[in-house]
Amino acid sequence: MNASSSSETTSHGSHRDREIVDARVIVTCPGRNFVTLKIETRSGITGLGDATLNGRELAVASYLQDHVVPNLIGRDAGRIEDIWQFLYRGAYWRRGPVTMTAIAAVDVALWDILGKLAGMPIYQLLGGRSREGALVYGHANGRDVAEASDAVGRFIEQGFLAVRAQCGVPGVKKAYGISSGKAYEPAESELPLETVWSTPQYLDIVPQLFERLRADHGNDVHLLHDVHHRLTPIEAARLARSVEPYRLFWLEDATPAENQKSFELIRQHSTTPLAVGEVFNSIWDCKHLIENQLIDYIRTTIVHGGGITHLRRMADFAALHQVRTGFHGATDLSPVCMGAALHFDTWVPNFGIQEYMFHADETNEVFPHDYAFHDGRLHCGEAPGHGVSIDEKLAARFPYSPKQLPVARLEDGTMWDW
Ligand code: EZ4
Ligand code: CO
Repeated sequence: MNASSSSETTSHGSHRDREIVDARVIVTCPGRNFVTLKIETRSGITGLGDATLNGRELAVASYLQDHVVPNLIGRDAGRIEDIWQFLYRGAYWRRGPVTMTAIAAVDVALWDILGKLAGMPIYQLLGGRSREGALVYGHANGRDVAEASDAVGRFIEQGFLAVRAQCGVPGVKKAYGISSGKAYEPAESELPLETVWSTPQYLDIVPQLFERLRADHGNDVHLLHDVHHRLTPIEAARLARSVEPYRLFWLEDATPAENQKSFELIRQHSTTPLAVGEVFNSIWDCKHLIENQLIDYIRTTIVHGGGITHLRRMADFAALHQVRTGFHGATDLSPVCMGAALHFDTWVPNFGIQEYMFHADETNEVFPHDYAFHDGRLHCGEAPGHGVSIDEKLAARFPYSPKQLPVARLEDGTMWDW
């Protein structure tokens, strides 16, 4: 028994017109791997959802193909909340990145369909525009402090108002976030690249980097930094305190947050704003952090956090505690996720900032979209839905290519956080 058996009719067609008749998983590698879910209704309206989980793509593809799609056929595409609850509660096994990414793909595809049915962009369905554009930050990096400072300068020249800065660490061969010329892409080998990590060198170089950036570029530009989980809580507290004079917009993932209480230690020692959550997948992962005001920005974005339906709950909860959004936006999140995220950013009252890395040209060709960058902000389009489509013929020319993220070890071989 499902919703499509109702005979109720609306001005946008009957529930029968909205019946889901097809759902397909599309795996493609235009520059990097992406998993996309395409849902189609009886009246021929289609919606797209991103389902990409970097380095574990096929697990989500199978979760969708083998376990979710059979449950979608015959359902009313307009019942977004009920389908979300069905997939979350109904699976019995809750949460986790694979499950929540799969649910997000369905949810975003259904919001896309709803927008097309209503003839409205998603931001309008959510409650309308709260701002003219989403402040974004770009990714500057360099092998040393001087190179990183030059890279920040180039972002400022391009109109960026906020820039994340990472630099090489003396003695560390392949530090996180550092490219050698071409665009930064960490998932570059079939099996993980093994890198070596040195915390003492890192703790020394980062304050030097930001001292130089303020000297070279002044105080107007927003500066951000990503620790990428590699410090212990007391080391993170030391770093947060040592960069205080340079007024960071945020310090990201200063220590792993499985134990949310560990952020209390950082807070006791520093007023540097903290961001966390790109690896979270539900409101429960950030509940303690938010209600105890241990962070300032929540990073979880649409694709890994159960879609628009769940992110809206997280953002509302965060707003009660003056925590703002700062969505993850690396290249492993497809333009479909970025499109949906920008509609959310345009609406959400407690918006902070949006991460923005440039996708490869092939990626942009496979996923045509109507969002655009100008004056330091990304602007979502006015097309109904999220405004991102897929060229399936072109996508088929880029077959899946297995790639995993690197791992890190301490100098003595101990496994560490990459
Ligand atoms: O390493 O998305 O803030 N951005 C990041 C990213 C993550 C990748 C992992 O797939 O930390 O660059
Ligand atoms: Co990050």
